[in-house]
Amino acid sequence: MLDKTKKDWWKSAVVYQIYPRSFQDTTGSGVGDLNGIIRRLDYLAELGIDLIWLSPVFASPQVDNGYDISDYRDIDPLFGTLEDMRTLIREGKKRGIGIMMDLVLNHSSDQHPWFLKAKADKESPYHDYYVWRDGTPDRYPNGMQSVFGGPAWEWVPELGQYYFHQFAPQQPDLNWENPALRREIYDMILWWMEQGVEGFRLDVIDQIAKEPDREITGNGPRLHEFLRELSRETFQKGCLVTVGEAWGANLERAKLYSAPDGSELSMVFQFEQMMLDQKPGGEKWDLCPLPFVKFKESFARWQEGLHGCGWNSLFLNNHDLPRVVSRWGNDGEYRVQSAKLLGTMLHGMQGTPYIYQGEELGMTNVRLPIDQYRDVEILNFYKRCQEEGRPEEETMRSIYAKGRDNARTPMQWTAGENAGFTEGTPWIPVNPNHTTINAEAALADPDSVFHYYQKLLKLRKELPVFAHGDFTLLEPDHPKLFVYRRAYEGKQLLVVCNFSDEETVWEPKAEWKNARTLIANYPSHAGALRPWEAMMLYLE
Ligand code: TEU
Repeated sequence: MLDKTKKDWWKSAVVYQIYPRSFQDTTGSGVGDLNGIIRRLDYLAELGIDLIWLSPVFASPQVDNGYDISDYRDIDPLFGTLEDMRTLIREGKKRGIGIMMDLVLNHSSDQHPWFLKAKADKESPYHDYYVWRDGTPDRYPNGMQSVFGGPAWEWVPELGQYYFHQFAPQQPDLNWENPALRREIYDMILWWMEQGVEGFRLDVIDQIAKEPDREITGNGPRLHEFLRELSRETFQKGCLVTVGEAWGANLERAKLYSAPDGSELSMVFQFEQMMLDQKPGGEKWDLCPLPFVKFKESFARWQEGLHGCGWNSLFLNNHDLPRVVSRWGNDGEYRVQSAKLLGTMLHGMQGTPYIYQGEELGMTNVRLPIDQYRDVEILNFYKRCQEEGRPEEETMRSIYAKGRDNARTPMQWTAGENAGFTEGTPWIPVNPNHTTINAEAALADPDSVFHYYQKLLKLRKELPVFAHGDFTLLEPDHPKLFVYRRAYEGKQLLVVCNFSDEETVWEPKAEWKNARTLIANYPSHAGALRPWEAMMLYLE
């Protein structure tokens, strides 16, 4: 177990993300719940994780699966009660697993009492908790569009005003310019700290300092000022880990966010690598092959750039992204090998790794008929494509490749009915491949992706080079191989990954001949690298 009283304890931690509605149902409602997570804590302890990032479980109308919060201090009955939450925190702690809550501070639900009061009365002190502009119903204040499609302004006839929403209309943006709002947020966070949570993930934190009149959404002028105040008033009063979601972060900004003095956050999720397979300036639905050399260059730049002056988060999956084994691996013939390779590539780097539920099983994307998708973003995209008369096939191809529901189908526990996720009707269909890809089978198989991840996590704890070593990219221009070296106090780690379906000839330099193989996804290495072969070598 990690000593979580030590400053920076999270540098050796591994985080596991749970999307509660798809993890484990215990009531037959078809939606996962907190008791389901408690039931599976031993599984997570066996994997070897230190923290759970829990996607939002707060009270919510669930328009955006909980990213629309109507009470920040209560649990949605869908998931359980505050008492269940306290039990989860307690039971987690017993196993060395902390809870990281997912705070959505950029916007609330339109059903939050603050917004109901703000909308009822212009004179209410809550009115200014949100972002309003006077106007007329026939003319939006400007042409800004919301992330989920459609205008970012919603008309309220009773007030003769529009309110601003960067996401769905049911997710009005909070006005961080208002000090009273900020104070309420800080008090709420301090309250969660008292409940014993060990960290926070901050949803779209780079969008809180918006200035709609200047069409600024991300990286607003007051962003880092707000973050420093937030951190000082809350996180710095405890020994917490914090990670901000920042689609707009570049390296320079990441140095501010994750400055070693702890003045802002522990780290951010940046999405530079995740956006490489989309046309520059285009949208995520465009399908482009991954520019592999750029991909490596980007990782290397972040590894080198934050070494000693900041901290990386390491992730390939989350609840908004397609399954990585389908995206950048081979989810057919080489599913197991490529899932292990992707884990090797990522877990050899410096930073705090995040595993998204099911990644440790090599779970894949899904293909559903359109009426079985649930995500507001997918449904809006489909509607728009229909209106624009785009060919159905092309639309579906984008959804299969990039839709957020790929990550949101239920966790595959068993080969049985509904994958052991629920005894009721799952809120979204289970991936039919659960008959072969499931936790029960993985636990029984010593060569499974699960056991490989378990070993990766163990290695990170055993050898300081993982947390502290510097990073050098080797073979930067090689079109198939991702090779890098980490070095720390005379010890060296070599990570070799063949990102392809073909054998590739490559040998490490002579000095590595005596190295120890820490982990590999083929039983033995034979001259050429086999399809999706990956290994870590260690030289003392
Ligand atoms: O995501 C931020 C965000 O910008 C995403 O909507 C992203 O652009 C999209 O998923 C790309 O497909 C966060 C949460 O992670 C997401 O689940 C929420 O829907 C969103 O904020 C609003 O709270």
